[in-house]
Amino acid sequence: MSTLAVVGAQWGDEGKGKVVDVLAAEADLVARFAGGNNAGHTLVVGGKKIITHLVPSGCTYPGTRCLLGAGMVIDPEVFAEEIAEIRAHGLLQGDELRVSLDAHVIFPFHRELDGLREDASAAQKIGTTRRGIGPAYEAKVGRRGIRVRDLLNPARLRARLEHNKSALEPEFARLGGARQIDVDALCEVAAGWAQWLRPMVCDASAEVLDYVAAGRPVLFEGAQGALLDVDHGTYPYVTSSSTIAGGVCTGLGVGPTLIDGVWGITKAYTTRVGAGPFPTRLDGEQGERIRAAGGEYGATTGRPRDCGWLDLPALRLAARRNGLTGLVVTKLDVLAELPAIEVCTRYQDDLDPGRDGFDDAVPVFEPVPDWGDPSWGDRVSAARSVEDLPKPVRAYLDLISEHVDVPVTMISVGADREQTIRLG
Ligand code: 2SA
Ligand code: GDP
Ligand code: MG
Repeated sequence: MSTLAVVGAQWGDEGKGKVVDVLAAEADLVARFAGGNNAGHTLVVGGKKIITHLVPSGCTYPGTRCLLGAGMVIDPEVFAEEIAEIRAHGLLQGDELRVSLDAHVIFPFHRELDGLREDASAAQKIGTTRRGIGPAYEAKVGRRGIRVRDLLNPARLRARLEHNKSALEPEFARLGGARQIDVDALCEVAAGWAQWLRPMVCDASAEVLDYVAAGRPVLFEGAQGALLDVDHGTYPYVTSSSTIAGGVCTGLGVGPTLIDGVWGITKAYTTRVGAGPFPTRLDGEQGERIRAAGGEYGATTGRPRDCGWLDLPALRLAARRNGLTGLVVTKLDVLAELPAIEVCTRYQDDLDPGRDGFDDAVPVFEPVPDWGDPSWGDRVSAARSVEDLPKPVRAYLDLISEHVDVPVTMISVGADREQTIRLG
């Protein structure tokens, strides 16, 4: 397979970073197509942890090109810090990084607006990461966004900033922020960003097409998950980008015929951070137990993630809207530690999430038979082939695959790169 998209099949944090890191051993280019530094992708290599936010998760392989696509929103301050941190690990020492000229830029006023809006009304709170993602995408579709290419053109940048100043200052005043957007100061700061970004900028679409034409393997790295997609997720409790596989095309400027396969990543259970429907959420002790076992805290904000059993109707929806060709099940070791588990196989009253939405979804849980052996945690973490897994664990994987109608192509049994079982 020469190109493969890796996307989240739930509400994010499924382990995309780990999976991309494993698969990138065989890729020459890893391209992000959506989102920004709201993402937190964790890579664990030989016990060493790296969390990427903007930099694609191919960054642990010297020489592997890491591309940030037009569909992304980039905060240059965060990007600079992240590059410095990754370089401190001895990585990104060459010219691996490339940034699309058409990616949009997050300015400090986007971050501030995100926070003010979140604090303004409990009823309208989305539970965003407060990184300015929504305001930057809003500027983009409102046709006043500032792109990386605008940073390289001082006159155009100034005009765009003036436009944003007149559009946003009234909202700042309304929200009590009284923020004046200082165009002169921002032009100066942005000139500094332009200087160090200039050697990285490119036509990202051409970059991808060149790799594909040369027969070089390419990975498309998704951020967040299908149920946070702005069109197909639990709207309005979504992020502001196209997180599904379709986003590869719009976010990188390539056609759908270029994508050879799409793998959806799912945890063996479900988590969500932020507001919005989560039918299989477990309150109280049960949810806390999963959170503790799985270390379920936001990789960007540190927020505790809500936890619950695997939601098969939601996963099936994600599989269909992404056209998944493979399913990667992660954190099986965490589930194996629990004494008994359940799975949601359908919603009450035959509610169909695609047609009816998630607001009224009441899960029907079924116990997973023969689960619960104190020795399983260690056994599953140490497994390196499916045969090493206890029989009920294998049966659980079969159940998932049958319900979702997609083959399981990879299993993750621990955070480390080595704790991986390849099936496809
Ligand atoms: P935003 O900031 O505008 O994109 O937030 C809108 C919704 O999208 C959710 N969202 C996320 N959900 C899970 N993980 C994300 N990344 C971080 C992580 C989250 C963190 O890797 O753990 O550290 O808190 C992520 N990014 C956005 C968000 O919670 C809102 O529901
Ligand atoms: P992403 O946003 O999809 O890349 O996922 P995050 O990095 O936000 O969250 C996934 C978390 O689970 C990280 O802390 C990973 O190190 C960890 N992780 C990934 N796969 C596994 C696994 O199979 N088992 C365990 N125990 N942890 C895992
Ligand atoms: Mg994450």
